[in-house]
Amino acid sequence: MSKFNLAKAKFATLCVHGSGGVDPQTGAVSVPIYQSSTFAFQSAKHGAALFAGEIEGYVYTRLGNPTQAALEREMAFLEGGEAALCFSSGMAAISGVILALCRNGENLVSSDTVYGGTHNLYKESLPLWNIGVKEVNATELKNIENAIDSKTRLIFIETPANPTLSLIDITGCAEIAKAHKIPLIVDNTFATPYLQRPIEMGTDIVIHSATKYIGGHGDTIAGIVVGKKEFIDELRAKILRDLGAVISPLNAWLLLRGLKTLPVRMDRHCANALEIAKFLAMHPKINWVKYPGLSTHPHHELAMKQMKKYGGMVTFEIKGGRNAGEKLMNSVGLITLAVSLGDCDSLIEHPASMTHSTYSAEELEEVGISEGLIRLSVGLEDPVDIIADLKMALKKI
Ligand code: LCS
Repeated sequence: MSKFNLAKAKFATLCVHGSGGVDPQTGAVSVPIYQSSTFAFQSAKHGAALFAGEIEGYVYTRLGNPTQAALEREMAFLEGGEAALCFSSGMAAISGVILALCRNGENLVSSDTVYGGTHNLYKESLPLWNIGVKEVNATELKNIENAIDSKTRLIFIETPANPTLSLIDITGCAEIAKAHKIPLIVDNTFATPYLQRPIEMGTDIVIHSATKYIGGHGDTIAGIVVGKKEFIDELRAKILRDLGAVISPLNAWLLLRGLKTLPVRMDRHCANALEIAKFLAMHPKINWVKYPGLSTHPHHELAMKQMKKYGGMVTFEIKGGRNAGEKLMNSVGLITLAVSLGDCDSLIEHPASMTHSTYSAEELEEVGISEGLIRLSVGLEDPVDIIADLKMALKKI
């Protein structure tokens, strides 16, 4: 790949080659798993220079590792950012970025519909550091604007949101962030860089739970942050070094492998999800279906503006509330009753009692997570079989 300018390559090409291509030393086509905790110095002076930051090189895997570096290079390419940093989980990435930017007495403004773990970080852990969080309905940009005060250090949004699939105007948020000279952080987990490129829309920092579509096979927990090199260097030197939530080389390699097929998988996730959303929308036992690709979705126009396609997640409300939902989830055979998302396998869950049980009853109501709301992560099976499974399970209600 040495004569090919990767910086100008198309997305699918970057997914395959963005990690650096064939290893010039060994000819390895797949990035090797550098399963080594430490790296030998050439001399005492060399070691000291590495520690002093006078030269670049590997020292110790908590601070950097060639397999992690390949993943970071590729994710930075794919998101259109300057640099990236891997973490041991999406939550480590989110908490790491917040702790890097907010101090005692400061606050952040966030969209109110976020992964339940993020909400729990806001409610339970950040207050221990005296970091405040103002969660607002960010589908109305003025709510973000109104929440910002002189102590606000960042804006955090998740779009499409887990689990309601509501969308937030990324460009609009970026303008507000710029006007207040604070960074905008977008959790791009549900969309992936294939479907949505927040940095091109003015976002400063993109975060992923790479556990989901980046890995894509339900076998790895990981997180990734993409942003300006200066910020990423600081994040590595402070948060990763001191808090230590480092990704393992094996997990970094699993994500590199996942990325090679990201566009192919996402195309299929999207096509399957649209078919399933259409099927559910017509079903008499379903109250409503939310899928950003349906014209009935309240933010469909925004979806067309800021997303390439509409993702693999479908959320719906079943008639008969929690009881009917439990019956459905207990009755599916092909679809697996489990949290997480973005896997090859279709997964179904009940946010109010599972992923979003960290929300109080009032909070659930406020963000529109009802007792009958079911979240489906549409997998890569044949859609005919997924629909047959849903049909069979819905018959039992
Ligand atoms: N951001 C989003 C949008 C997520 O959905 C999740 C996890 C995280 C961050 C945290 O990432 P993790 O630490 O798990 O890698 N979402 C999950 C879910 O909906 N079900 O199980 C986990």
